[in-house]
Amino acid sequence: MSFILRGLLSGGRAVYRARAPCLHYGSVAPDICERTLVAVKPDGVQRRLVGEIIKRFEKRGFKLVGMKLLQAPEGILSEHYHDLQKKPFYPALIHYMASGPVVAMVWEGHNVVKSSRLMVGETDSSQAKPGTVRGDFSVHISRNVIHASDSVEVAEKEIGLWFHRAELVSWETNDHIDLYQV
Ligand code: IDP
Ligand code: MG
Repeated sequence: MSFILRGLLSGGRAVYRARAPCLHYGSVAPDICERTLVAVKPDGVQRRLVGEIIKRFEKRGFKLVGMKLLQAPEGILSEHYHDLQKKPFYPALIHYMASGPVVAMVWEGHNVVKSSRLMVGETDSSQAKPGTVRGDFSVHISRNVIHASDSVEVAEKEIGLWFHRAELVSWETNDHIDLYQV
């Protein structure tokens, strides 16, 4: 088992990064230990899409290692969307994200960051392909149902922002051999 947990100081606040704290199955295979943050946004929770979204990630073969329903604090939202602060839609975005509970999840597996983005679809729902979450359940960019981290580095930061270390669970799936050769 390989745990590399680093406490970083960011803006005077401790941010813990969870890098690949996953179990190894015989050989060292860090690429199957990739993790990403997925969040069902308030519109998705209101529309009772949580189960549908979890089902897609489970069926794909990813492993759920963290999950919680929360009313997102403004501090988390402003840090999460820090890069969009100057955008004209930023105030509406924060208002939307604080309008009801969010279901935040951490999913683990091979190439999970990129695969999740493909499963989620284009940011602008009107461009999202059928079969993606946004392409199936959303018609407008301002209510696009779901968030997924867009790179491994961003995923590490976002997981540290939304989850405490103790909220993430490393566990062994019984179907591992059906999903991976390693
Ligand atoms: P992403 O969620 O696909 O990664 P980002 O560009 O990171 O897309 O934008 C974050 C979120 O900000 C989007 O998911 C969406 O909720 C919101 N957003 C982005 N662009 C617009 C816009 O032009 N109008 C309204 N909301 C937007
Ligand atoms: Mg983004």
